[in-house]
Order: sequence, then C-alpha cells, then structure tokens
Amino acid sequence: MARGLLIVFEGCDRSGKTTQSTRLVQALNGAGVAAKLLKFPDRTTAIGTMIDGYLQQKTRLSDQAIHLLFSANRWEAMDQMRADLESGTTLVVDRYAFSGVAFSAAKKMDPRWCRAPDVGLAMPDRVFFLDIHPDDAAKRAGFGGEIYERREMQIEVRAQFSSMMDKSWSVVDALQDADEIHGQILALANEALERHRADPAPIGRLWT
Ligand code: NYM
Repeated sequence: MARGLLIVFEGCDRSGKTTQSTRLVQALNGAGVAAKLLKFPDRTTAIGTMIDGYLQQKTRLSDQAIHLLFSANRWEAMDQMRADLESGTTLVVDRYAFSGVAFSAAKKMDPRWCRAPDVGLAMPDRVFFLDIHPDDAAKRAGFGGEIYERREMQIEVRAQFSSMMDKSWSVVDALQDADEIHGQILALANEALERHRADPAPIGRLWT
C-alpha cells in the first residue's frame, strides 16, 4: 500500500486555512481516502500550552525561545506523523515549519537560524498557500486578538512566505468564494494522490 501524502496549508492569519483544511479532510474521507487533520501549533500539549500563553500575551518569552518551542511542538508530533504516513494515512496540516520561519524572520531574525531546528522534519508533498492581502484579512472576524495579528507584521510574513515557495507550492487566491477555493484545492490534492499512486516516493526530509 502506498504511504499517505503530507499536505500542508500555509498563509497569513485569517486566510481561511482552518476552514479549507477541514473541508479537504472531509472530502477525502468521503471519497474513501484515509486522511487526518493536524494543526500547528498544537495547543493541547505541554509545549503547546506555553505557546498559547505567549500568543495570547499572557506570558513573555524571547524571540529565540518561542521559535524553538514552535519547532519542538512539531518534533513532538513527528513519530506519530511518520507512522500515520507509512500506514497509508494522508495528513492535512494546518501550518507547518514555513510558518515557523515566516513569522520569526518577519521579526528580523536570521532565516538560516530559523530553519535550523526544523531541518529533517517530514517533507510536505504539497503546500497550499492561501493568499490574502493583510488589509482584506483584517476585515475578517477574529483578526487582531493575538500577538502577531498586526498589519505591518502580516505584510512582512506574506513576503517571507513568498521567498520560500517552490514547485511543491500552489498559491490559491483566498478572497474567492470558499466553495471555489475548496474545489481548486481538492482537484490539486487528487492530482497529487494519483501521481503518488502511480509513482510512489518515500517521505522526504525537510531542508536537507
Ligand atoms: N506561528 C505558528 C508561529 O509564529 N510559528 C509557528 O511555527 C507556527 C506553527 O502562531 N499567528 C504563529 C502564526 C499564528 C499563530 O497560529 C497561531 P493559528 O493558526 O492562528 O493557531
């Protein structure tokens, strides 16, 4: 049996990642494809609780310390993720190491330093980037509550994401109707699954 695919959603805050990643998993499961939804940060773990306190501005941490906690929060999930992928489950992940680099580098941290702790994570097979201008995102409900939800920061984050894109990324216009976005992403995901079934490749290692 072919391994599952690692599909990642990235984008600025309020770009619709949670909605679209949830819908993709539902559609894949509905079509008989084993798929599971994950989200980073995973705020349910001990490390995730520390991250949550920082994001909600209840606790303060140095830029380096919070960066490493975000990375540790991915590493603590990695054994299970690899096991799921190897057993044929496709993982759909709401944010991954690209968010780690984009948000920290937007604070003027060295991107090479930022990438280092995530080197060797499972490599995403596909990345869907939900693209929205921060001015449009700011009009959406819920924007502005957490530490990075400021216009200037989001503009810089978007630029950082752009600098990381390669051929495994698809940029999707996040201002479109949610059904339209879902249709485009589902078609791209199905294409990736078909290609993988025809020509399976082992799980890659990120940034190696
Ligand atoms: N974030 C997320 C980071 O700064 N680094 C990371 O590695 C990850 C995964 O956390 N503003 C930031 C991006 C968001 C915030 O994410 C919380 P969400 O998807 O709103 O729960």
